[in-house]
Amino acid sequence: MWLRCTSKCVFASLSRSYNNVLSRSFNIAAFMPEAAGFEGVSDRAALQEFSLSNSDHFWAAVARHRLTWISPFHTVQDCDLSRGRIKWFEGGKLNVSVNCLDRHVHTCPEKVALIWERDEPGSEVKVTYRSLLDMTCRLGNLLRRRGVKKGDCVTIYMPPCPLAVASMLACARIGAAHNVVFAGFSAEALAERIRDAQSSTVITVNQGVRGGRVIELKKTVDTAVEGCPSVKQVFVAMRTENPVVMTDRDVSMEEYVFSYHDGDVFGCVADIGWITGHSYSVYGPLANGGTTVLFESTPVYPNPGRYWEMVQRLRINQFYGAPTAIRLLLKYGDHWVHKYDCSTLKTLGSVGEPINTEAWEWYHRVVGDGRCPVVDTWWQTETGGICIAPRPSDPDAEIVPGMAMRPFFGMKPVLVDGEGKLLTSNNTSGPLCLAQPWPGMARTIHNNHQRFIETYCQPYPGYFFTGDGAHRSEEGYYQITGRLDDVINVSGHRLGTAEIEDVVNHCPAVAESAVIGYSHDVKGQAVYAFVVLKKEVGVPEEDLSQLLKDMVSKSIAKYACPDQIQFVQRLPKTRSGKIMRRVLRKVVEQDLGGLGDLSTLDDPAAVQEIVQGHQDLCSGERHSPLKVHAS
Ligand code: 6R9
Repeated sequence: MWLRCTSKCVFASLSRSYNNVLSRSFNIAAFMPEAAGFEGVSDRAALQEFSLSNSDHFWAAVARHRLTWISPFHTVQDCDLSRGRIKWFEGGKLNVSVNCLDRHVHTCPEKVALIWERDEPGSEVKVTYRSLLDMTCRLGNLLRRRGVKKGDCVTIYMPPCPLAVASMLACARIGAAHNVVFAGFSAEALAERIRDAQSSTVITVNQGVRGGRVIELKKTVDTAVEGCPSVKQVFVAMRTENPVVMTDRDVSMEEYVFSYHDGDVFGCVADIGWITGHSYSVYGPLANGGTTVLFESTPVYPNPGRYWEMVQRLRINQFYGAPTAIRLLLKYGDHWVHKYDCSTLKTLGSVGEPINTEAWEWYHRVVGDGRCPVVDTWWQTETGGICIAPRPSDPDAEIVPGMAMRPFFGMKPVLVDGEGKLLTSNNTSGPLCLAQPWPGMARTIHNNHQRFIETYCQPYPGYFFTGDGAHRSEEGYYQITGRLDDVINVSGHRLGTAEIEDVVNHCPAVAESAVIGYSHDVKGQAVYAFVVLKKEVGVPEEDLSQLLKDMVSKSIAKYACPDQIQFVQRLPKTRSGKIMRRVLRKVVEQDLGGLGDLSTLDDPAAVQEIVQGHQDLCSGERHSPLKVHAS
């Protein structure tokens, strides 16, 4: 099973992209020392061109300069996208944990590596590179003593905390793969992932704490491992002081001591169970010797000022979050931001889904006080790191709200048509592919290489298919239009759900929306919009409904106009902010038995509300979608 929640093996983060993309100004020499050795490269455009036409030279320089190798590579790359053959740095050997820790312990042992922003505001814990290395080595030794060896896969089921990072790095250190399972997953979903990874070792905590609530993680592991005969041992760290039932299989881990030293602070608020947490909370910042924040809580605990109070308290310089949280906070009003001093912020990042213009502007104007660039970064689990983003670029280069815009160095996005032919002109849309391999890319699907080839390499031979659609503007900038499987076909007109959502979200009364297609016996599919309103709108829903329909008809076309608009309190979302459209589709199809695994939902009560609201809407409608849909 290919999951968007990452369970990939450790990969080396070869670029300083987290730093670069989120840096304010652009200066070739200061920003990329390797470029000094690249002939004829003096500006951003030349560097971009060099990174593609001299890709071996480019990546070899980056890899040699920024990583410590145990043995050097002899071949930079041997890739054939059409056959799914992806090999980078053959002959080379390195240890990612040495690159994330030991290198920095040699130069700046007391620099803060991690800031653990615990659930309770003001109770943060700072961990230096030296203590993180110490913790990692001890854990690595423990794992080794307990029989974990090179090639094994250890499942980590923990909330973001220093011990979780040390567990990831300890696995990498001893040559084991790690399978980080998002700690919001249910016992069943966890069991499936443990079986898939054939793990004999699981690392967890007694209990998690989130938004003031205690979550029984060890109990979930106990239930999960009942169905996993491969599991021989479960390591249990204490996140809270409450004892939990231990069995013969369980091994308790002690806490460690932390110390503090000032440093630059990178605040990526993603959970480590998702790829953004892997690349930009753990491997990217640590490989570059940065200080990174591990955020355990929620954006609204204890109140909607949490992020900004944290920015003030931890003096965060770069803030990297998801549009869904921005939209949520926007609803609560500007005063929650203005209460705090956010002047340390330099750059604001967004990832995970399209950021609508209103949210982008609020983020820029209110959070960034109009002075911090907002970078909408496009990438995916499969790419390992940021591929398209407005920065780095020349300092004054324009940033268009809600657009990822410019390819990162070494990345060659292309658009293709239905037959797989390259679309070369601007002002055009199509499936988004990547035309050249890059070191951080996925190379296979665990235990299913054929599926990897079919999903990513075969749809458009010679290109890596991302599954997303994009528009390339007149100026050559890229705008992601959404997953291609999120396309609705109304009477033969193909529509991206994101396109309709963007129009709906432009209405000042709307906080956010999710659009899906449902079967319609005349049009093939019809448009159904779920809309969350801002607080205290004071306009009757029928009027708003008509207004939104008119807006969509006018901005896109009449056929794009939603047949149904349902106003809801909140949308069903994963904790990483992805709207669970399959849940919305099942509700509209009235296939409640087919809702599937809901354990990644941030707030399961949202579904019940939506089901009820849908039934109310249908009972009030003569032509309900239920009548036309044959499930
Ligand atoms: C990093 C991450 C990947 C999918 C991706 C796309 C969507 C991510 C986006 C975006 C529009 C952006 N996505 N960033 N859509 N604008 N800036 O989220 O990885 O969980 O694998 O999801 O998320 O659809 O293909 P992952």
